[in-house]
Amino acid sequence: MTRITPSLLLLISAALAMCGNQVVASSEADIATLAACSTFSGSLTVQGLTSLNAVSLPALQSLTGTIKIASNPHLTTLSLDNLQSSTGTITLYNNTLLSSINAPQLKTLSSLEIVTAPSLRQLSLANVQSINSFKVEDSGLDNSGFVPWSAFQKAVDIGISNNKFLKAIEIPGLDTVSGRFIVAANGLMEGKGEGASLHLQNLTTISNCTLRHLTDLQLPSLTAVSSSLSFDETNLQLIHAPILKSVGQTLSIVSNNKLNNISFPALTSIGGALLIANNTLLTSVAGFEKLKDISGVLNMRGDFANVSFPEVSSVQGGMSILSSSKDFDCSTLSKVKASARGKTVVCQAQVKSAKPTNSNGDGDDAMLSGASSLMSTTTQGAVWATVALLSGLASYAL
Ligand SMILES: *[C@@H]1O[C@H](CO)[C@@H](O)[C@H](O)[C@H]1NC(C)=O
Ligand SMILES: *[C@@H]1O[C@H](CO)[C@@H](O)[C@H](O)[C@H]1NC(C)=O
Ligand SMILES: *[C@@H]1O[C@H](CO)[C@@H](O)[C@H](O)[C@H]1NC(C)=O
Ligand SMILES: *[C@@H]1O[C@H](CO)[C@@H](O)[C@H](O)[C@H]1NC(C)=O
Ligand SMILES: *[C@@H]1O[C@H](CO)[C@@H](O)[C@H](O)[C@H]1NC(C)=O
Ligand SMILES: CC(=O)N[C@H]1CO[C@H](CO)[C@@H](O)[C@@H]1O
Repeated sequence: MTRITPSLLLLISAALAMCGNQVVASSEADIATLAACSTFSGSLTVQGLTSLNAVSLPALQSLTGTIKIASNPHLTTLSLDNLQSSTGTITLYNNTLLSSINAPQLKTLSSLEIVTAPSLRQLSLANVQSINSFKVEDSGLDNSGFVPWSAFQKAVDIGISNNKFLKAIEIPGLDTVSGRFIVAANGLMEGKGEGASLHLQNLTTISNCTLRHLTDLQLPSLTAVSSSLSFDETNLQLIHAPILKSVGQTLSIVSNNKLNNISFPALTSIGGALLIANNTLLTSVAGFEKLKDISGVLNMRGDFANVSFPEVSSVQGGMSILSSSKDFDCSTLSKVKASARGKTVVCQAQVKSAKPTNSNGDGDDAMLSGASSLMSTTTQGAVWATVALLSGLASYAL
């Protein structure tokens, strides 16, 4: 029988205690104290270590605590070779040379945030199907190798933004996102690129979704948006959600300068506002064939010649439709107008200020961008503030 000496016991228990500690590393040696931990329930912070090249936790199988690695200018590699489960959080901020994150065994991942990792080229999470919070922002990820989200099926929050080399985002197995989903400013090389494509073949339900700077979009399976859905500053010609039935709050389509067709053929209800504004080439809005109820305001600005909502029978929050076109005929919307409640019900053609703009300079512009951020709050008050700002509504009120 092996005799365990008291001093060895002390050593073991000291090592185990480390695995639950709060460790703020001021040198590589501090990180090495965790080398034997198979479970880590404490918090490890590795920040501002200028000579550090690599972080490795070779024995770690289960993370229940937090790991934060930030602002280490020479860090190139993070190795978590045996990590299988992380129910804690991993945050990697501002490690400008970090190029490789190795976690090949990872199956359960709760929260991972990577912000400002311009040298990061590949990160595979090939076995991660479900994630609470996933954010990758300002990374060097491109489409030459594995992208992290290839196996994702369910998520609470996903944010993919400011990844300038990323031209295509495909998450083929993603079925549900129950919190926020933001995809913005990917594939924009110093303002020159057009954006990124987004293909979500299996996505059926989503909560709060913000999509910006897209070049192509596929949402063939989407049936319900429980909160808001917004398309801003995309390069899409077509916004098409073939089987989407309902949007719980606001549907917003603003500043898409190539957009000429909006198609929501199955949509029957919008639980908040419908906002369509500043889409330069959009002259006809006829893609809401089945829309019946709009619980918020129906707010449209543009150079529309034709607008039709054949089935709309209830607009609870009022209506304000302003077109700069002289071909626009408000009498085609008389049924919609009759169904609109609220203090303000307005439809006008030849309103100069409704014309979409391509510049950022003048005062109308500032008001409109302010307005689109107001819209995201989705409160009735803010919506009306928007409407008033946009149109000097009082003067049109009937
Ligand atoms: C990023 O890291 C550098 C050092 O690598 C540091 O000087 C800078 O302040 C950090 N920036 C932020 C926003 O933390
Ligand atoms: C998408 O859903 C279909 C039908 O449920 C399924 O057969 C297919 O495997 C899913 N695709 C992926 C990539 O998970
Ligand atoms: C939806 O997301 C936007 C942008 O991230 C945020 O400002 C807004 O508060 C969210 N709304 C809800 C209801 O969560
Ligand atoms: C708009 O796109 C939908 C879906 O692709 C298509 O069915 C419809 O014909 C298009 N409308 C116009 C006016 O091009
Ligand atoms: C209108 O949209 C264009 C892009 O089409 C954009 O450049 C401009 O800033 C937008 N104006 C406002 C006020 O948002
Ligand atoms: C698709 C459609 O309805 N187009 C009409 C738009 O409005 C112009 C002018 O009123 C008509 O000529 C088009 O037929």
